[in-house]
Amino acid sequence: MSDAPLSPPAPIVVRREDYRPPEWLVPEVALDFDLDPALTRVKAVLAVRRNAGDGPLRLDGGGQQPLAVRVDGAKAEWRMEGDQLVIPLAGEAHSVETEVEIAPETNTQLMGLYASGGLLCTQCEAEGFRRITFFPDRPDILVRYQVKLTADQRQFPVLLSNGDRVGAGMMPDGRHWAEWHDPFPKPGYLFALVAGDLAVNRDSFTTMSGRVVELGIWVAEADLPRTGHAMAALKAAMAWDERVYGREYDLDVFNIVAVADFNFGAMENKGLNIFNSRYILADPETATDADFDAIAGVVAHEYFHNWSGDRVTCRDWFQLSLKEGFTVYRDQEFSADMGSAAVKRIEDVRVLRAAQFPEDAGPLAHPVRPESYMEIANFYTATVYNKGAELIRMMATMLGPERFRAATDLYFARHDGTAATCEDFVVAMEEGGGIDLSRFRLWYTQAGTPRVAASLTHAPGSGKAVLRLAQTLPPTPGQPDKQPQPLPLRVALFGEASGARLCDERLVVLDEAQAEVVFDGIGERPLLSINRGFSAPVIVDTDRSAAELAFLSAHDDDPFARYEAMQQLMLDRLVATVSGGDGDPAPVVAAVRATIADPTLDPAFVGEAIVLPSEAFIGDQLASVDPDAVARARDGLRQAILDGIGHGAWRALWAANRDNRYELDPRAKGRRRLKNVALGYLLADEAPDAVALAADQYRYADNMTDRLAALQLLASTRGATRDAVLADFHDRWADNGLVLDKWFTAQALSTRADVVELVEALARHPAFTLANPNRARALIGAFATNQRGFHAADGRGYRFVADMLIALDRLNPQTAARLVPPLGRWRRFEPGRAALMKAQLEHILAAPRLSKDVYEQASKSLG
Ligand code: 0A1
Ligand code: ZN
Repeated sequence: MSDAPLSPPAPIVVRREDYRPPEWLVPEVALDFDLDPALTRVKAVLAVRRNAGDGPLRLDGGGQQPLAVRVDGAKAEWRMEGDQLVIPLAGEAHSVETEVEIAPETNTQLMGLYASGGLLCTQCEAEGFRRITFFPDRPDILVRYQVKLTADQRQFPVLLSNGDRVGAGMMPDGRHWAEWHDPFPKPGYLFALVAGDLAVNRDSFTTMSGRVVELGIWVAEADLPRTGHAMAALKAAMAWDERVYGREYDLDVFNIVAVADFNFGAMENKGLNIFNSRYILADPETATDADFDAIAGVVAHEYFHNWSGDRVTCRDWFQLSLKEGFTVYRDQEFSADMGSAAVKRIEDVRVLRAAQFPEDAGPLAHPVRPESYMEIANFYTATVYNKGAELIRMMATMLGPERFRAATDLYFARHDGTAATCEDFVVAMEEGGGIDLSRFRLWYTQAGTPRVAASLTHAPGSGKAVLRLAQTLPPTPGQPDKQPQPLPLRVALFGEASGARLCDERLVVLDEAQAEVVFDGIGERPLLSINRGFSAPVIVDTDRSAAELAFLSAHDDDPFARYEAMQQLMLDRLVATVSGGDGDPAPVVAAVRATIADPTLDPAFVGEAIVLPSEAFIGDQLASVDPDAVARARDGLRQAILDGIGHGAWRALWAANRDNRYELDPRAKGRRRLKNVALGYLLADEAPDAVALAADQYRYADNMTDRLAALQLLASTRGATRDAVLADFHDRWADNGLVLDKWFTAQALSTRADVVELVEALARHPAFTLANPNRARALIGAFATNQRGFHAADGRGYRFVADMLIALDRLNPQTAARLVPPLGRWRRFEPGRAALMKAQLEHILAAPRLSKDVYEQASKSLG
């Protein structure tokens, strides 16, 4: 007899087409929390009103049993159907009271009410509110909240919730209470509470109509000195949203709380944002330039949700990109305005290509507005967020700034206080901006990354150049045939002889499968600059030669296109090498030399332009990836660039970009970036003087950017220097969790041949835990992106990740499910790796008590 567990029934599939308006509305709720980490009692009084149909009231639950149910003050009939509490109601409007007990300290999923580092806090998006109280937990039920919190005064001196605090007081038994009212109706997913011993960084912001808003960033007392950057970013974001979108903040208080245990980046709860502490806490010694930028971006993102998410929310979870795509676009533009717009665009495209293009090309591909899901948490993806932002960007590009602003004004005015759809947004763009987006809607329904073939011909003496464009959209799961989508391509031509721009930039909207675009008055041989600014999220295939790309990498006047020319030049060489073709590095070396030598260029731009494409991105260009061949090709080109430019020149570049004193302005950040890229090239062959230089940079750095850059590079080397700096870093930062995460990640990303063993050992380190999502991601999540260790030919990397994933799933399914996609890419690899990856997906699916989160991702990855 087999003792194999019976497999549970496959989870229910939720479909967009099944959306129905709610039968019951909840105009108001009063919540009463008696808070205690071991056992918290929650009383809820819901005012309910019939909206449609004649069914009973159905309240979602998260596994808890009601202790009491009363309707209009009297004991009432009720039943459980699965996790739902079903209450038959005779009239049109009632008061429904429920009571539950929950145990925050055993909540390892970190959804609902949970304990983190002595605090009690909540995470309710998407479906966590039901784990706190019985409630119609769907985003189109907008409710006014009255919340009373009671807790031990000494353990939890601070009690916060959404909206304004309307009362507070002591109880005779050492407990105290606070009451909060939120005047803005909101869905349950935007509810929040925090209780704990917190210190506050207070400031204020005067809005455009002259109202004073009290701002607070709440953290552990010791972390207060690290909150200044987040506060400055918050105030900048509030001013930016007034200036650029005309959006003013609407409550008298805006609070942010930082917590150490958090599944995502942060959460936009109305008036009480809760953040993963990594997106709040920073000072130069503990945070890198990238951390500072990410903090400003995430603080702005959550703040912008106050309008694009809270005031206008989503009708159902299929509309997630309505708030996320738009808000990512808004935060991208904010960050572009605060620093170098060119570098920000390069970084955003790099993220899109690293995270979203592979998603679109794999088994988990889905449209920006998905059609179905088993677990909605699996759809907080790069497609919904980042591709969604590209859709907004394309509409903004086609409309131009004034018409786009008129359209967003209309959108906010028309849908304020409601739960809206992506279709509502597109209609507002059409009516407010005066444009027909009928075909553009395909971007919301079709998955996959469009490919554009572009070729330019010029008959000498004719004065005419013809650009031929053809688009294709590959099949994706469930979508074998596609229609052409409108692609807004910014195009310009450059003269090879004169080096000048030969025409004004044109916005070509390719909305058919093929098109020809004619340029007149072209007197010399033109070179093509296309998809400037990455105006459309597509892959462009051109027939431009190495010489042409090198020319554009030195002359194109669009910084993104210039960067792109250099990257394409490198990529073509790398792909040629892997495929056994002409991988002559000479044109790349020459182009890198010219870029470094150009004094007009911003160092931050140079740093981005001369970085080699990642191994993962090189692999994405190949039909069947052999990670060893990719690594060899990239190492070879890196070495050729080091040798071609020369150790001395690289060292001079490193020295020229060194500053004596740390500053955080964009120029200083750019210089650090370029200096550390130079250090990376210097370490290509692990020459002893380069290792010594990196060790010195590590030792004498006055900031984390330089220290970590050196540590990361040394982590890939062998020898005593590496071991010494890693030990030093560990001892120096052993009591700072966020910095220790960097120590784990630096090692997880090492290119050393023995990285799998090193990472397996780190998983047994006393500071390693799967219970903290940041720590789990720092080691396991980072390792799963390591193209060498994860893809070790014997399959040990895959096995390690799969085993950790299964263990993590018992604690925290949402975080575990995010480890599936790297294994899900098996079809893209050579047969040996593909079989090993597939075997681990099967191993995961065979694990007992698998969550539906992991089940959905793993089964779709095999399917
Ligand atoms: N809405 C938040 C982050 C977030 C992501 C995933 C969630 O559940 C699966 C919940 C919240 C943001 O965009 O900042
Ligand atoms: Zn968001």
